Amino acid sequence: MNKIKDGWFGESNQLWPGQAMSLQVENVLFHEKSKYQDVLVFKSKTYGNVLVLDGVIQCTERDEFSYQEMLAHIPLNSHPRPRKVLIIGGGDGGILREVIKHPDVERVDQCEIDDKVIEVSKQYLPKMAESFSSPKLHLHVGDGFEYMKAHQGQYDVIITDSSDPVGPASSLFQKSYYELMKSALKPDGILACQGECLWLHLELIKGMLEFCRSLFPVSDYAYTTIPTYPSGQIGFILCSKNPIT
Ligand code: SPM
Repeated sequence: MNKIKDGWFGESNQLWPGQAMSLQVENVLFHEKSKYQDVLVFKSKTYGNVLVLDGVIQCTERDEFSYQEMLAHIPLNSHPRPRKVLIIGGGDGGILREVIKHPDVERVDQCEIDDKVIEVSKQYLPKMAESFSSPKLHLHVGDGFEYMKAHQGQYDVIITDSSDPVGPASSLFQKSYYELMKSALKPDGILACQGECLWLHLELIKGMLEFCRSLFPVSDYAYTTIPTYPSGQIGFILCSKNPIT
């Protein structure tokens, strides 16, 4: 997957037809196909190191905080005492870094399917990956669905940090996945998931909120701005099992 031409990385994709974010490339640091996806890391001229999966920007060192802080701290600060947290995906470690900052968190289970993403993030995105050494972390390399089926009713907060709804991540945007998260949460648990962009995926977001509202007493959409995601905006689906959250 060669998306670099004349020293520029261009992010064209069927999910955002007719538009493409470009970043000027200083040099390619890593490029390999893992068991699941094409993994690219390059050093950009103005956004630091950039992680790209299957041709789509996942994070840059300059603006990643805007996404990771919001996806982690909205659910954690909405829960009265989030002691046990599950992260699905999030192989770059940025969500984990934020979750570990919360003083009430005693244990974090993280389930990431692609160990190559963890490996390259430790090497090329060290500030994002710094909490992989935390004693609170229990890291599992494997499928999030299977993991949650085996860990029912255990979590105060579940955070899904996924790529976009094509290929391996598409099942993470469906009702059956939200039903599974619901059953893996404790009775007053809260979940937060990557929830896509209002400018590009309004129908998907409307459909997701509709099924979420049939499953949870509280469901809503939050968002942040971030220059290196398409249209500069990305959202989060938030659901609570506690009606008075
Ligand atoms: N920890 C950072 C991982 C990022 N996960 C979300 C990536 C989304 C990338 N595409 C955004 C497209 C918005 N429609």
